[in-house]
Amino acid sequence: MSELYKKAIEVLENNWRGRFSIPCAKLYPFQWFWDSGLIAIGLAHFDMEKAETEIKTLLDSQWGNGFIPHIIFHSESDSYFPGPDFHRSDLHPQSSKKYNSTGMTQPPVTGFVLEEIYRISKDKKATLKFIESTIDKVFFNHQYFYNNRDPHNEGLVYIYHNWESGTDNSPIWDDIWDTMNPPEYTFERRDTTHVDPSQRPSKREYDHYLYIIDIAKEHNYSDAKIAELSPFLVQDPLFNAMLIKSNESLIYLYEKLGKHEKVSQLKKWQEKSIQSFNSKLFDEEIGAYVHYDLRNERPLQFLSSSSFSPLFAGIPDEERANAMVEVMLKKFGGEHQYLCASFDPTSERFNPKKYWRGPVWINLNWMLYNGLKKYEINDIAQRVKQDTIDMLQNNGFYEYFDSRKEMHNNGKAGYGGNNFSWSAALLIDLLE
Ligand code: 2M8
Repeated sequence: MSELYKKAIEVLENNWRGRFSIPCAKLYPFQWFWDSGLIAIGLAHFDMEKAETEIKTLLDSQWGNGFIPHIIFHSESDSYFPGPDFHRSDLHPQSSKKYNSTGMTQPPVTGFVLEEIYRISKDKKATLKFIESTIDKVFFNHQYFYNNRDPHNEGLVYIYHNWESGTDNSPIWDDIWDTMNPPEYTFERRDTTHVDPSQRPSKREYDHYLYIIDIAKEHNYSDAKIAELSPFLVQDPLFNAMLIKSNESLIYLYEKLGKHEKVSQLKKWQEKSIQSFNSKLFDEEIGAYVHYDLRNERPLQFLSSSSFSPLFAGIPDEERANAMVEVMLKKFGGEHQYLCASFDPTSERFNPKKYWRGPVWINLNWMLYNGLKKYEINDIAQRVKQDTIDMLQNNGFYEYFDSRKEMHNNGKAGYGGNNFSWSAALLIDLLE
């Protein structure tokens, strides 16, 4: 076992909180939806019981309507803002009676995480039993999305907040902020006491984030009201690719379990989703997938690492996949760059140090690696893998990394939080 692998295990062990993992001490002291799923993949390699517990705890937070929240506040903490008192998700009539949480969600990774855990397991029979006890909750979550987040019945679900995207302050959202003029809120930021403020979103960006929550709260988090009124309503290629990838995993696992009743519904969703995804979200001019602003009925024509995430879900055909990779190499893959920046490095909105406005993220790299392998684009897949290992090796288990190679000479090109869980978890999976 290499030193790096051992250190990754240490990071995950330190971030374990008995029934779940935190993404990072102080900065993110609770359980986050998509972090939790991705962390379980790493845990499964050395402690299957913890991996299963992680997922069970996450699914235990599910609401009466199938919704799964983006943060589950298992404890009180004054190191994070906004907490449960701001979110007030209890206003929703079907919210969890057991846990405090937010009233927004995150990319639905759980379906494919169950398949990953099954792939990793050395005791397939026991793991299948665990999957049997949890899979219906994941199906219920997908049903929630298709029934409540797809107003035009297109098979594409919307997100109503940038925090639902996971790519929180991507420059793509700037176009939406331009359509809004929220009040100036008075509040105390906590993130900027843990991390250099130049690597985090601005105060004005936070005003927008809080304002969208206030609109949802005013209507007790009613999905119908949010669809009608939220200034942020976006069909996100990353989010929808996660749903499609998870649908595919649920089909595979239900068939494995010999439970065929849910498979036909999943196949119906899947067919419509893939069809609309390819026709609506692919941008011929850009040569990759883009976000669609449902509130203002317009595509948001920007390249980001989310543009390539459909490879992971097998959405483009081979010809399109290969053409997309050419676009990626041209814009993101020069010899002085690590793959893959989170936003188009040739754009004037690119910022290599700031959160989701340019740095490389390990979760998106992990998806890209697996996506490229799926299409047998093995040389580029290997490059993504090696770049990922090098960045972690040179800097430590940071939250995000500078994509410019020259910045990596002194081991200070890792930004945001350190000892960050999914960076460790997905490295473990890459090294296996
Ligand atoms: C970041 O988001 C949180 C809000 O959810 C924050 O900035 O406070 C994002 O990178 C998100 O994708 C991630 O799940 C979360 C925890 O790691 O941090």
